[in-house]
Amino acid sequence: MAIEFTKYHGLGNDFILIDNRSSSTPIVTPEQAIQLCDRHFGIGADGVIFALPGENGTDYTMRIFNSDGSEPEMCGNGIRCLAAFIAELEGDNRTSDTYRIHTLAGVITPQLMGDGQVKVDMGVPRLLAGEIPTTLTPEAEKVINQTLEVAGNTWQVTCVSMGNPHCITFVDDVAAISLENIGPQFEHHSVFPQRTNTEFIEVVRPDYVKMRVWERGAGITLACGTGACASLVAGVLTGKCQRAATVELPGGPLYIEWSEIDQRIYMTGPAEKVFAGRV
Ligand code: ZDP
Repeated sequence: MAIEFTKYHGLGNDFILIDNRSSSTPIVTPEQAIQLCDRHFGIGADGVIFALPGENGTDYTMRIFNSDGSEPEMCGNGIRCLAAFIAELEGDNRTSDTYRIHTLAGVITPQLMGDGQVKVDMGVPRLLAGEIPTTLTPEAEKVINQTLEVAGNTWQVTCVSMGNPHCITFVDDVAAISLENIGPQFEHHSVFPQRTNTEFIEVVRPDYVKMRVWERGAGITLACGTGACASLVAGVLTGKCQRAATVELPGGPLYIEWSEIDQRIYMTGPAEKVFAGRV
């Protein structure tokens, strides 16, 4: 069976977008997603994203498979790409610049800003250990500057859920981190029962940080939207960051704001179409 797809990226975090509006079941299996994401034997991507019919009164539903076939709850760069993809699909029938998207992390609301940027209401971060989930502290406690032994070193970690789990560590020099060695040991550490995404953050200024990420189920990627949001929250919780900051990723900058008014996170960044095809 031929499958039409469109390739998008958000700061080099790249996805295969599938028009799945005529069925509420993804038309690609997790096994096929692994093949499609392969950079040598497939299209190449960090994940496959499906635009499905809306549920519970939303406009659309987003589902995503990581390049290892696992299914995360949310995807920050991916939902910007999804918004741009939906606008393309709707074409002249488009009536709004804002979409309410049902995800496994709740309703997320991207807004097309008209200049190629997409601003996303990412919802309220979850901070309790039981919500991450992690066993680093008792379930009803936050995980801020906790000690964790990984790869023969002691790290101070802060954990945040943006629907998906993130473990954040502040370091003096992100370039010096051996991500490919350390990342997998965080991802599979026994204190993270659902595994974890891992972010290393260098605070340049309270409103400007550098980030490198090891993603659960995808490994090293050029950017991670949920990770940038989680990192800003961790920066605020540890007194290192202001509530609004630029997060510089290997693929470029994201602007993140944790609103004092509604406690929600707003993420602004690009979504770009690369090409369309059929497999
Ligand atoms: O939580 C996970 O398993 C992530 N790999 C999901 C993808 C996150 C993403 N990189 C982002 O931008 O939030 C798409």
